[in-house]
Amino acid sequence: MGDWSPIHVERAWLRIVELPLVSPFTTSFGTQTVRRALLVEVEGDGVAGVGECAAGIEPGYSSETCAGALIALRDHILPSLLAGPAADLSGHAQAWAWVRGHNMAKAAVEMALLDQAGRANQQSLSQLLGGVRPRIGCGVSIGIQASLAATLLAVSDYLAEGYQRIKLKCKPGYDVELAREVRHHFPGTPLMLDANSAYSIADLDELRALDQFDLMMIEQPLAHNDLIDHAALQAQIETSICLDESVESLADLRAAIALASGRILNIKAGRVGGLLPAVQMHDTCVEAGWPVWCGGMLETGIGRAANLALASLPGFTLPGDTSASDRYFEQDLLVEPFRLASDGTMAVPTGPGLGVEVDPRRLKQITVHVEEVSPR
Ligand code: NPG
Repeated sequence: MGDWSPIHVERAWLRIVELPLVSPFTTSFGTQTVRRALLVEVEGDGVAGVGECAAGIEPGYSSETCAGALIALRDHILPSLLAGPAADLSGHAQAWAWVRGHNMAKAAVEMALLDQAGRANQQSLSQLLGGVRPRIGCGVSIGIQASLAATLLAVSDYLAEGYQRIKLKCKPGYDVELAREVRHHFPGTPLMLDANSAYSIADLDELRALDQFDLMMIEQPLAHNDLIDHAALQAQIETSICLDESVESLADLRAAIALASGRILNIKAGRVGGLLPAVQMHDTCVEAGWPVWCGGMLETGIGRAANLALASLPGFTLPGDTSASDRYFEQDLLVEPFRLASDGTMAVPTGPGLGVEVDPRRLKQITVHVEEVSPR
């Protein structure tokens, strides 16, 4: 973090925005038609910062929700920050270290502080985190569709746009035929499945049947809090397992590596409590020889900027779910939405902090709630 001057946080606000999705997004845990996102805005010494919380409306992905994160931030995390002295970033993180859980809430305020610090010090988030890549190879995640024909059409459209790998959401009974059809029509395409914890080890035969389709990986096949059965499964299938929900902390990651519960990690700053914890996980994976990639949580452009900065670190060797704004939104909340180049890459923002400019008119239009947080 260098020799930066201490960061003051004098005021903080919580804002909820709602953005309709261009099409419903269905996973094994439910369907979303709108992205409700909680934003954290901080200000101090005349410099502002903004962060986005990854939590959704329902606790289907993890136990966190947008409403729960708002309470954790308003009543516990932000008052601790506002009550404390000016500090550097690790000092700030100490202010909320006493709060158990609420990783996505913590990550949102950390993102806002990093944005503010980057702006104050004229450094991009990518520089700040140790990024090395100016452009990121992007993949796209395709939700469960009404028919196989609809899936094939979606795959072909996204490949035509340039996306470098296809991720298909799957669930028991919607997997082997899906993989067979897509592989048949798109023989050389980098392809993976994501189960969001929909299987148990009793489904071994169904999961083993996927070995024939040359998948890059299967993401989070088993329970969200399991590492033992994942290890048993990995020993009995050829396809590499990528962990997502099961790794929320460095301790989880160390256990997963020791047990060989998988071979790849999806890193989402929200899930692991912030960008700095995400960098630690990246370093641990590099040391263990696990490739990593950057996940997505249907973020608005604010969260997307942070994902691109994270994905610019050297260990992010696989295309992630870092898709363009128009994959999800007719109109994002940025002045300049994120666009995919025809080679399937996106530029990492180079401006100070997150390096993006929020459109104030659009922000007002989509805001459904805003409040200032009082110090304790
Ligand atoms: O591109 O932003 C994106 C979404 C990618 O599939 C995606 N995310 O399980 O990783 C996931 C899934 C997700 C979305 C999880 C929303 C939770 C909420």
